[in-house]
Parts: sequence; structure tokens; C-alpha cells
Amino acid sequence: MFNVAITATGVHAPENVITNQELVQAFNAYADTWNADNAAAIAAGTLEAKAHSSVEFILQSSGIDNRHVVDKSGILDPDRMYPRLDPRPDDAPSLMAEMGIKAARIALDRAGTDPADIDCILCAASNHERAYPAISVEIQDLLGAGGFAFDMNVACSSATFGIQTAADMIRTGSIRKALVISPEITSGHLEWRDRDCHFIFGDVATAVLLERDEGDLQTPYFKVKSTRAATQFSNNIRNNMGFLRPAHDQMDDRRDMRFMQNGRKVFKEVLPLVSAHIAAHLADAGVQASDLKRLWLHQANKTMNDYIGRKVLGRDPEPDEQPNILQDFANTSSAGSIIAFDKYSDDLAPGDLGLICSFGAGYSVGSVIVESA
Ligand code: CO8
Repeated sequence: MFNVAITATGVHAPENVITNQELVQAFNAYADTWNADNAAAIAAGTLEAKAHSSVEFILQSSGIDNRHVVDKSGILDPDRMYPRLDPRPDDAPSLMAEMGIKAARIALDRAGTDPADIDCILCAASNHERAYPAISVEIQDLLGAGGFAFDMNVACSSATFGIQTAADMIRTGSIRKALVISPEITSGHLEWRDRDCHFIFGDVATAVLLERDEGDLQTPYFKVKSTRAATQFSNNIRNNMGFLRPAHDQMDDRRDMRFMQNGRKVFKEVLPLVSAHIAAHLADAGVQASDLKRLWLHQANKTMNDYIGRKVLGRDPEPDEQPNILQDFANTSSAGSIIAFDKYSDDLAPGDLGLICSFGAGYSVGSVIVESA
């Protein structure tokens, strides 16, 4: 068995940023128009009026302030409330591949790695722009990488499950170097007209470079000490958009064709699942919670992260022990814990231990124990 290292990461965020103020203004304009258009039905009691969203509620309930998006104008247009993206011909790079290679090139440049030396590329994300050919194979072609590539989807845990998959192949010797790339275009599957969730998500792409560690890697890097993945079926986060829609005669624009969640239930059920998962992973790896210098958690909700941090460490974490990035990026699905790791890992000293952990739809939980080298 070979040792595995994370030698670099990369983050690419689209330039457009939507503030909570801008988002709420657009949503409230949409709600006012909808209420006016449906005034008679609302007055007759057959339709419920849409309530206004609120900047205060969003910040307080989620910790989110801003989100990056590929397209801003379509989302903020009260008559549209959806990104506006030009369709691309088949011979042009897909949007996911375009975003993915930007993150990948940052990681490759940081590590000084030639793309031709990459043996495996995983495009691990919550949704894929098309069924086939795999986005990862397109990325492999655009980067000029070798080996093979495949797509994975475990929603918010795609990146950590991707790290475990790549690490296992490196451990057994079938590959030496892998890229786990997570282009998350969450704006394309968020329902921007739903007050309960319109503030939750943002777009980004991340890349994680993993390599066989034979003791000759350039520092700084992180040893992958241990990985663990777990799933437990739940319908509480669901999206019914799928290739059988025409067969079901369901081509209408239904609410369940985009992100749906029972947020309260997710909160209640996922927290104990994640806390128990991390405790068991640490125990089996022989790591004390008090040995962890940092937690890079999935970035869905600040209250959720505060709770998990407290459960894992047995006390309130200091801000630098459990850094959040969701105030600037919102929930970027599988990319969130990787952004936190990318932005808050340079200062760790050799020998310091940390834990990357994602959780979300499925349910799924993925954790990676790393040691700074
Ligand atoms: N403005 C003002 N008031 C609001 C708003 C709003 N925007 N939204 C809701 N309210 C009101 C509600 O109507 C309710 O009012 P009342 O008490 O009178 O009924 C009150 O505020 C409280 O509402 P909630 O109970 O819904 O509020 P919560 O405190 O539960 O907070 C959250 C809502 C923030 C959504 C919270 O439940 C949460 O974060 N839950 C966990 C979410 C989570 O982690 N989900 C993971 C999903 S991500 C994932 O797995 C990846 C999926 C694939 C990616 C998809 C890409 C799009």
C-alpha cells in the first residue's frame, strides 16, 4: 500500500456576486407581481399570497451574506428568476468543464505538476450538465491529461467521496496522480422563486490534486491519513429532474424539477449522523479530537457548523479552528469544505492534524483526516 498526499487545491469563483440585499429586492419584486397577477385567487382563498423574503432572516438563519453566480442578470430579473446562459455548440467546452479546468490549472500550477502526468480525473459534483460523454473526459481532453476519467455524484459529499475514491486507487498503486474536480453550478438547480431556499446556494469550482507520497514531495503538502464515507437514504433533499421525464409525460416546469428540501428535518437528522460519523472515524484512526488543529466543514449553515464543531471538540471552537466561508460563497454543495481547506490551511505546522468533512443529500457524509507535512 502506498501513502497518499494532497499536494495542492484550486478554487475558481465566477466574478458575479449577488448580495442578500440584491437577492431579496428581486425576490420581493417577483412576489409582488405574482400576488398582483393572482389577486383574485388570493382573495378567494384558493391561492396563498407569497410573503416577502428578508435580509435579516437570511443572515441570521444561515450565516450567508453573498454568493458568486455564473449569471447574475437572469437570477435578479423578477420576470425570470433563473440564470440566463447561452447554449453552447457541441464542439465548444461545456460550462462545467470550463469552470473545472480553471480550478484544476490553479492546483496544477501550485504543485508544479504537468497535466500529462495525471492518471485519473474525477468530476465529482451535485449535477452534471449532460448525461454523456462524461464531463471528466472532456476535462481530461482540455487539460491534456493522461489515464482515464469518470463522473461521480454524491451531492454535497461528491468531493470527499471523490478524494476517498482517488486515494484508494493511489493506495493500491493503480494510479499515481489524480485530480478531483467539483464544478458546482448550483444556480442552475436552485428554485430562486422559493423564499425558503432562494438564498442558500452559490456557484464555484474546486480542484484537489492527490499524489502518491514516497517521501520526496515538495512541502508544504498534506498527508491523507484516513478517509471514510457513509450514506443513509433520505428524501429530505431531493431533485426529480431526470432522463425519464419524457417517458413519464412530465416535461412541465414542476417545482420538484429543482432543489427541494425539508430544511428543518435535514438539520435534525444530519447533525447527529455527522457527529457520530466523525467521532467513529477519529476513534478508528487513533486520533483524539483534541489533536485536531482545524475542522474544514461542509458549508451549508453556520448554526449547523457551530453545533458540529462543539460536538466534535467538546467545547466552542475558536474561529480559526473551524473557519467558515459560507458568508462569501453561500452553500456551494460539494465544493464548500474544499474552499475552506484551500483558504485556511497554509498556516498549519508540520505534524498538525485536521479534518475535512462534507454532508448533505443522500444522506451522505464524507471525512478525510489530513496531516500537514
Ligand atoms: N425570509 C424571511 N422569512 C423566511 C424566509 C425568508 N427567505 N424563509 C423562511 N422564512 C420563515 C418561514 O416561513 C418560517 O416562518 P414561520 O415560523 O412563521 O412558519 C420561519 O422563517 C422559519 O423557517 P424555517 O423553519 O424554514 O427556517 P430555519 O430556521 O429552519 O432555516 C434553513 C432555514 C436555513 C434552510 C435551515 O433549515 C437549514 O439550513 N437547513 C439545513 C439545510 C442543509 O444543510 N441542506 C443541505 C442541502 S445541500 C446538499 O445536500 C446538496 C444538494 C445538491 C445541490 C443542489 C444545488 C441547488
